[in-house]
Amino acid sequence: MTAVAGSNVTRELITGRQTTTEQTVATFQIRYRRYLDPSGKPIGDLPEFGRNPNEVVPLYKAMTLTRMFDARAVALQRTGRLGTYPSCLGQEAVAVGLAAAMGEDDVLLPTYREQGAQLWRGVTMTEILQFWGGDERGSHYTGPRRDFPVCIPIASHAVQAAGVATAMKLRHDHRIALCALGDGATSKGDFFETVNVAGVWKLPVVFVVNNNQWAISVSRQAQTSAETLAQKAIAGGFEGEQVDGNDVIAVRQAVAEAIERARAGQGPALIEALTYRLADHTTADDARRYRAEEEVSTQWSREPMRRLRSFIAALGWWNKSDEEALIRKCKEKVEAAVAAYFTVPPEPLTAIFDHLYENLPATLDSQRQTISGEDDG
Ligand SMILES: Cc1ncc(C[n+]2csc(CCOP(=O)(O)OP(=O)(O)O)c2C)c(N)n1
Ligand SMILES: [Mg+2]
Repeated sequence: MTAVAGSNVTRELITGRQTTTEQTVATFQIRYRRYLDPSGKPIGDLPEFGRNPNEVVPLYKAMTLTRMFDARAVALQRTGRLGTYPSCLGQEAVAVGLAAAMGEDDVLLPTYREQGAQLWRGVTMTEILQFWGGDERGSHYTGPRRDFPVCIPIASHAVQAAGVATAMKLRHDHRIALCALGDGATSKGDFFETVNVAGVWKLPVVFVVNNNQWAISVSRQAQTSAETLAQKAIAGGFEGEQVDGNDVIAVRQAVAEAIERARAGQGPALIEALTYRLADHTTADDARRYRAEEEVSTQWSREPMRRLRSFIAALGWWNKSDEEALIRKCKEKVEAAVAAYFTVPPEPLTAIFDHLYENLPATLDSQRQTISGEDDG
């Protein structure tokens, strides 16, 4: 990519020299990357980690756990044991791929659809269920202490990611912030402002746009007439790249390269991962009202898990009994997490006052005391 927005013109304005009446002052290109085709066959050379079963099989295991956890969470909501829940069905490769590319000390700022990344980084399934069950203590992670809570307001965490990355830069601590956000989020002012400041301050931040083609009922086509979402980085003066978001090897490699550059002080990057939301937007939605069944069934043929399974099976890294053992193990883990979630004692009512103010104003303090009396009773 080359993007030299305005530099030649500016120089000529200053020196008073203009060679022609019209000239091209900026050009750019957006790369698209994929290593595995939808049937799991490698296209060309794989990155080094992609040739190592000890690196690739764990990605498959993590994606399987994510999918099984996700299905169980939907079932819990359907039976009244969880609040509204956003399924990540079909998007496991984006979440697991980006998390596998991150360092332990980096900071993840996720939306509500990166369950796979959270699990990879050590957030427990019980914590995720707690959060979606309405208990904010679910965001008090026992694992990645510095990762941010799930961000529900669209794109507001992009601004926070710039803040986190600024702190990292000022401290010279060679960590990066990774902000995952949706296709719809790239239409928000918060996103554009962040892209601008990230570029001009050369912040160590990587944006991963989880382009699942829909923002609730708004399609990608209705969202923007930009040809790619990756090119939105160009306006900020940094690189944008598209990857096949159903190819976990492509996601991990592209994000890893972007992280390496950001960590080395070369500034931000944006990776647009093309995937598809196979489920409803959330358990409160019915996507059949606004998209065709054929679109969804076509997308099932491109989903990320079968492709990876075919790839590892063809290399002899995976077989039927491995698969059965994995399913059994994941089921046990998910059920243990659900059982633990059921036994978490509810928060006291007074908790709603506890993290708002350092010193509670008198009016709220008296309300707190009233509630605290009710709690005791
Ligand atoms: C600031 C703000 N405006 C509106 C909403 C309502 N809302 C919830 S999800 C969503 C769509 C987001 O789409 P996208 O960014 O593509 O993420 P996806 O849900 O597809 O993962 C909207 C508009 C919100 N949560 N926050
Ligand atoms: Mg979307």
